[in-house]
Amino acid sequence: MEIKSLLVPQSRSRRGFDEAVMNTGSSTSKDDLSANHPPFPDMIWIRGGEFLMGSNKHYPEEAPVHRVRVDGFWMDAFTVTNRNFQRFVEETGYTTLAEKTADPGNYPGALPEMLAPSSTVFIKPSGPVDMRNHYNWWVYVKGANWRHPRGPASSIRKLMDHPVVHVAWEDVEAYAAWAGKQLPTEAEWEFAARGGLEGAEFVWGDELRPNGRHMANIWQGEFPYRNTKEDGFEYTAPVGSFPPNGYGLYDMAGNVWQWTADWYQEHGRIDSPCCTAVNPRGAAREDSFDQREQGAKIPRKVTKGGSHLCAPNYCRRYRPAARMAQPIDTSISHLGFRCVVRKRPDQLAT
Ligand SMILES: [Ca+2]
Ligand SMILES: [Cu+2]
Repeated sequence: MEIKSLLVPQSRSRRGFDEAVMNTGSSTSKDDLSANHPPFPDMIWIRGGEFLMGSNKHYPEEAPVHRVRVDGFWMDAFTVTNRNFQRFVEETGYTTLAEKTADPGNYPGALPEMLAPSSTVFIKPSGPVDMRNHYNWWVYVKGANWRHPRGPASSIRKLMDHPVVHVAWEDVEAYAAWAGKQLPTEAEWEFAARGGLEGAEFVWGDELRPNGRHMANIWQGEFPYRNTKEDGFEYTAPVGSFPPNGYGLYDMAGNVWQWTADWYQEHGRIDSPCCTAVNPRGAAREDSFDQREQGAKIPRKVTKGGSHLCAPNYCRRYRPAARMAQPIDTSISHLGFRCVVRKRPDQLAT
């Protein structure tokens, strides 16, 4: 892990946070003090509590609904932008996974061209395609990375306030360490996304488009070949382009998928679903592998939120219960992240 030496977590101390928790000498509750003293700009205090996680009404991986409790934490109001990520890279000289040649030892049998620096980009087919084969729209593009999100000829010059994409798990971990933050667990992410609405379909309520209003950057039209852009955006949107949820968090549905710290497992494998799980941490690393995968076994993290590519005709994952398993070496044009800060990060170290 050569990245560790590049990290400068000390340079951005959590001083603001420490002052907030130490300054308890008033009648205000600790939570209120916390809320008033975010450790970094644009972070929101999520008070924590109990909620119903998952859904029984959609994809099997979201079931069963189960009761979960999370402690309070701060969460970024926005997903990390290209501007944020560029600052990290400028200060540390960090190189993302997609910008490096892959180690053939990790990918036995891979063709040499597959090891060249590259990333996965959504390329819209010109007409209807076989929906069972996602390579009809996901293309491994040499030279695609966070600076060139749609391929080597593209740039982020006009996308500085868009979410950073093409960041693999090690990249988001490195960013979080540099920023003095952590990655949310799936339970924290879903609790926050629900914005206080118990069991609602969407992060804003039960209707996809209340009063005809577009509440998130998703796909209108027939995926993957016809995007009518009725919400104003064909690809990513600048962060905060749609209304925030009940907690003041933006883009907790659509725009880009978001990494969480949890190793993936089926909700169905949760121990004792009768009882409230407190700050659950997902699976063990060894249990997160895709059992159907024949080649290299890459452990998988849970990603949440859906993206600008989620379409009612294909993938209705623009909901807080929705989840996907993403191998940690995945970098792709619709996956980004946001961070949290916990009161006691040591207790929930990623
Ligand atoms: Ca859209
Ligand atoms: Cu989707």
